[in-house]
Amino acid sequence: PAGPPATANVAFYVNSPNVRYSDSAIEADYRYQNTKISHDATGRMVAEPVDTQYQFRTETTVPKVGIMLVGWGGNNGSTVTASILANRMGTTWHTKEGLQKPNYYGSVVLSSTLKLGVRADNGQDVFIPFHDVLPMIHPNDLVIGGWDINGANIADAMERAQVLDYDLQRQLKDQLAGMVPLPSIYYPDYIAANQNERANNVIPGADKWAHLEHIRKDIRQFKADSHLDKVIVLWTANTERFSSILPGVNDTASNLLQAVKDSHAEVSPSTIFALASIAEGAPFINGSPQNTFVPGVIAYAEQQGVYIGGDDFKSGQTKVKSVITDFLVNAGIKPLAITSYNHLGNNDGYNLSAPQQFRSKEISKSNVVDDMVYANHILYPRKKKSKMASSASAAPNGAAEDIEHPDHVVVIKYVPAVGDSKRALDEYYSEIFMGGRNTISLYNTCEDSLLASPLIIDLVLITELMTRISYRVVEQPPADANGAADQQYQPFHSVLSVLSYMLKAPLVPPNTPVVNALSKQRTAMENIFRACVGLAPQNDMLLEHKAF
Ligand code: NAI
Ligand code: DG6
Repeated sequence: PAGPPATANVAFYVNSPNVRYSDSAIEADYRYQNTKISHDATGRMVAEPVDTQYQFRTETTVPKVGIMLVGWGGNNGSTVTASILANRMGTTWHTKEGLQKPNYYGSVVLSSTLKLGVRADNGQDVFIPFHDVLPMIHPNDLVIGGWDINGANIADAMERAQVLDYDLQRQLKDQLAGMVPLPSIYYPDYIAANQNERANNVIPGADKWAHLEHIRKDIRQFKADSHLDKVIVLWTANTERFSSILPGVNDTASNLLQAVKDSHAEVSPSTIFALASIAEGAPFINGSPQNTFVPGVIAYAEQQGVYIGGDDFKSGQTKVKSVITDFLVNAGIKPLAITSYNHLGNNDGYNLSAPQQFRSKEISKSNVVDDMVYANHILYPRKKKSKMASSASAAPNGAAEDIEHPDHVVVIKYVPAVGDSKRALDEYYSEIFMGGRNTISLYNTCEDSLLASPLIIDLVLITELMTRISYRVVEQPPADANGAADQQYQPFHSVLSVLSYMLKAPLVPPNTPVVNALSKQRTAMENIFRACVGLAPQNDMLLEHKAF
């Protein structure tokens, strides 16, 4: 096969008439197969295979990207910055275990692989780095900046965080000392009162519109100063309280913008950052649990065609929970109670020791098993009959239905002595065969920020990639490369649900299903990117190894 132009930026190429390469893009024809369910006159279910023909277009030129972290001087912000710097410079450091090299462990994009296919000669699986499935930016090339209500430079912030080994801190200190967070927006009512002493780097005044303009200017300045093609803004600042959803205030884009002009009390700092980013065409990701994305923000992102993603990094306990619950429910075992405690002693834990901020986190940690419970009406019967036959699942979000649910309790305590080393204890109490009971207990200890930092990297890399992918639906498979030229390529919905793997309470486009099961979230990412190069979805049938 002739293959793509020598200048094409691809790690491999697909030899198929359905995939076309140029110097700057990959175009792929893709048949998406689904199954639509209806009922016949007797009430029996009818399953109908449905094909939709898509075309995907991926720009392959990798841009120069900057990330701006809100809460840059926090544990996550300083850890991810220092770690990227160490990776970029190849800094090694001594620990009691020996010489340590920097890495990107914990990043799906940088440190995991996906199965591309099987070898033509012997049928063995072939794996490639996830990063190579499509051209992606590398974290070492990111320009990093941001804001913090605390003025400590990133070297001091790293020292305060007590996350990275001293010998590494020592070597990075000089470079990080030159990185100083921009002043930020501080509305004391939104975060715990105990954070007040930290707020020594704030944008003055109480005019929220002026604050929004200020942040917009910061983004433009950062972009211009570093000669960037794109900026992505990510909230890794303190967990805020929820904003009240008020008709006429934050329910539509225009009402929300007016509410900012009116400096309405229910407009949070994180919402102002989201609006400013969207106004500047910069994708915005929310790594904390609060409802930054009030309806007016989502509407504004849709209007402006800018990507947003959230909420709340899914670093440890919740990730494991989505795996274990998925396993239990899919094994036909019925979780009756899921009880999760954790304690930690970093500034995040200090902030979460206030009731309203804890409540935000409790909400984001609590919905994670809902879709798994909903998917199994044998274990969790509907209390009210749905329109569908009793043997089938109905609406994806099941909003109108009353469904039996396991007890689910989330407790977080602040224990200063353990610092960033979070302890998470979980108990899964389930009903098994013939009324038996099964208890699984887990105890997990880990530096929280070393789990969250690679998630920040993945969120940024995948969001940036998504800004280069567009698609169109065609009625018939195109006859040739110019087929369906009358339809325009378009971006995905502004709410990037493809980021769900990294987020505890995935934000999805309005009225679409939330998927929490971790393996499904990963498979979705993988298969969407495979579709962009015209490859069939990953499946584990291995039919070629099952034939006589
Ligand atoms: P942290 O408390 O160390 O850092 C937060 C930083 O935000 C602080 O430096 C603070 O001064 C700053 N800040 C507060 N309000 C601000 C504002 N309006 N503008 C700019 N800066 C502001 O917290 P950490 O551990 O870095 O976590 C950050 C966020 O990520 C928290 O909301 C936490 O709940 C969330 N998160 C953390 C996870 C982890 O594993 N570390 C996992 C899931 C979520
Ligand atoms: C205590 O729960 C602090 C939180 O910020 C968590 O560490 C964070 O939300 C991570 O939660 P999880 O459930 O993903 O480990």
